[in-house]
Amino acid sequence: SRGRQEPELKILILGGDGYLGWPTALHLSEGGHDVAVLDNFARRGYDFEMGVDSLVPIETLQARIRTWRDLTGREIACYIGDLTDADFTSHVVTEFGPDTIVHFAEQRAAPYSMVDRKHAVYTQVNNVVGTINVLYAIAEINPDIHLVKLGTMGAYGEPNIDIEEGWLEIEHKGRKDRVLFPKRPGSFYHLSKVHDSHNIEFACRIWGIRATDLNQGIVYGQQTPETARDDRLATRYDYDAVFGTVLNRFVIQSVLGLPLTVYGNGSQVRGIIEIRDTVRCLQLACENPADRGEFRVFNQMTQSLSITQMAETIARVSPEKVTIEHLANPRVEEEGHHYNVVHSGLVDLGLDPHLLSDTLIESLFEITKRFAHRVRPEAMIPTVDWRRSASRLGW
Ligand code: NAD
Ligand code: USQ
Repeated sequence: SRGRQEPELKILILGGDGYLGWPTALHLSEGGHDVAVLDNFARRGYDFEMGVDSLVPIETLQARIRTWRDLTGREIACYIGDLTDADFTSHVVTEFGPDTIVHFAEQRAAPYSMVDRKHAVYTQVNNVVGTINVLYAIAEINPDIHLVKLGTMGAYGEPNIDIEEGWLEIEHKGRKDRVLFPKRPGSFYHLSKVHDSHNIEFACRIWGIRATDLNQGIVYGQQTPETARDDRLATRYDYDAVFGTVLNRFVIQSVLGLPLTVYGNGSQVRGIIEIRDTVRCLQLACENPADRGEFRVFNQMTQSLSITQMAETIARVSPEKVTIEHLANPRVEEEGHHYNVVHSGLVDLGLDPHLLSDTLIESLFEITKRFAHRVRPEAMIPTVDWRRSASRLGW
């Protein structure tokens, strides 16, 4: 693979205990890189707060790392702590001395950020302050470190023009400029990503650091070649109405014989990406760093589908009869909008995407069936309402 031809990198993965951080850590370790993970277990805490758990059981971070070492002989260093603690963040960057920092460590559920004032403030403080601390650590300790930051397609919203990769060439009153693509996101969580992007672009300009902002679409799937090697390496698989993402939820609902919960008329279009492509994109971004001073943006998605198309695909592939239920949309979002996204940057670096296919969905059905007994069906029902300033959390 490309990874083996490149020199080994020291890569620090922030949020390395999460749904995507853990499989990425394994993929980069397998690719020959020297990997460390950092996490404060906030994600495991939200499950306690809501009274739910990952559908697929997950081991402690320490047991995961031990299992990987026993299977492969590869070490993964581990740092437990919070990025909003600047001293801790700087200490880890100094001690591990990374070439690359991959930053997944944020509160990432839109509904969680919309529960009430407290959850909105927590989300933005956690995400924006954590990222500023990372930027300062890079600037002060080693400005050559490449920051690979997870952003989101939802930051763009649904503009009535095509969505470019981060930047937009504009002409206004006869003058031209290249500006950050205007953002119109749909939750306080998605807004935190917009604020992060602006802060990172500013840090690139003033300190000459190098950064890649990955505006990722909705991820689906649960296994990568590395996590599939042992049950103890499994990553989390969320189904609840706060952290469960739409395609994963539809698969789980179909296996349980529950109706697929389409919010509104289902004409909202979203960019999606399969988890194996996520870990490959991260590898490509790390091994092909941005230049000093460059704020590089990729739209990390492989296809666009409406929510109705996602539901119909699951219904067609499912061996059981599946019903589709339209719920009054608990979110405030546009329906029937224009959606055309440029996403060629990662393909140009070598990404060969896995598109949503019957085989892919069938393998997800298998995983889901194995653990279906762990589902609390009531947690499938959305309780967070965008139009109210305070919603109920938990079931
Ligand atoms: P996740 O919640 O499973 O993982 C995030 C991890 O970061 C968790 O383990 C959490 O404990 C940790 N964390 C959070 N705040 C922290 C802090 N202050 N200090 C230390 N650790 C902290 O989320 P995920 O689904 O793996 O998403 C990872 C990243 O990718 C997020 O930034 C998310 O916005 C982005 N993303 C995710 C998706 C998706 O569909 N899952 C899609 C697009 C973008
Ligand atoms: N939706 C349904 N039914 C459901 C769940 C969701 O119709 O049961 C709809 C929502 O209304 C929305 C779309 O599906 O239009 C996506 O919702 P989601 O919960 O799957 O994803 P979202 O809130 O957008 O957030 C997820 C991740 C987040 C990431 C984002 C990428 O949780 O971390 O940033 O996907 S993106 O959507 O590109 O912004």
